[in-house]
Amino acid sequence: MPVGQIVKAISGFYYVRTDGGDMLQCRARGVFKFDKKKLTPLVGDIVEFEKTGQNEGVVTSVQPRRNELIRPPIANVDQAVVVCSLRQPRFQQMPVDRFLVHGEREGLDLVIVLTKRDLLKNNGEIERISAIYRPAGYKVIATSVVTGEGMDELKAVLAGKVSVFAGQSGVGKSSLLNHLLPGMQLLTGQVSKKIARGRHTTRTVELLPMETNGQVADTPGFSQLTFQGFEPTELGDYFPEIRERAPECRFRGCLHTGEPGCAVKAALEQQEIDEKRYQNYTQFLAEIKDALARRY
Ligand SMILES: Nc1nc2c(ncn2[C@@H]2O[C@H](COP(=O)(O)OP(=O)(O)O)[C@@H](O)[C@H]2O)c(=O)[nH]1
Ligand SMILES: [Mg+2]
Ligand SMILES: [Zn+2]
Repeated sequence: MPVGQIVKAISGFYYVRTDGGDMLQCRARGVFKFDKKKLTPLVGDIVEFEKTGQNEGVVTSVQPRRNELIRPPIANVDQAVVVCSLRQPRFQQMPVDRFLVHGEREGLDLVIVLTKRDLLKNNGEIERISAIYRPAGYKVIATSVVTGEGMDELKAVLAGKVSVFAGQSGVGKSSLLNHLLPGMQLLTGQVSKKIARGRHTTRTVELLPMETNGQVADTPGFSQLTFQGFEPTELGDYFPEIRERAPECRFRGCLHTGEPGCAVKAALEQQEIDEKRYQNYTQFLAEIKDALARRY
């Protein structure tokens, strides 16, 4: 049976791109299940299909997923691009760390893209942010769609992968995608609030092909990322600079909040770990414990 990929889903129709590059409008047949759980096809799914007409078909099975994001609803993602602006609005670390933790949990490759480089006079802010994230192993790319700076580096990072763009409203996600996908003309910030709101509710996820063989998803952005379902002991795994040092802690299951012989606290005191990153770790830990306490 031929195999394709769902690249868009709208009200019960799945748009399947075939190996040959054709686009078929498909319905799904029957109930798909994995591990006894009912499953709805998602954008990003690799599926088997039958052709029923020139541009029409039926999805007959869904292949097992490598991963599955809930917001945006998309499967088989390789990478999340965490987008934040340097100015307008100015850089905020907390939402970035929140995105990174969720991305790490999903096993995604992660890259931080700083936008609106043209609004800065010097490199001070970029160096400050890079000094926080590069020691944790994250690539930081400063970009501007006005000057084109950083866009080649970003293209290189997106090549051959399925990437989603995460970031708060107004940081420049759609502008980046318009730059990467000329001819797409996604709506950017200039649209009126009213249109933007109306649009948001009808927005669907779509995987867009790039020249470099990669695919990007234009998504409404990740909002309200909570830590529901997290265990306190797993959080450290999602901070690479903590994960790396945790095996040296005296106690297994160390939460790095004052236990004796904690290697993470020691590294923090040596200023090998960024203080704000650690603060956000403890903040997220408190949120996790809080959510658990309210469950009982
Ligand atoms: N100066 C400057 N403005 C930008 C840049 N990228 C985006 N913007 C502006 O920032 C605003 C929000 O951009 P948009 O792409 O809609 O952000 P989104 O909400 O993350 O999709 C718009 O007014 C854009 O014109 C940039 O590189 N430089
Ligand atoms: Mg946008
Ligand atoms: Zn520890």
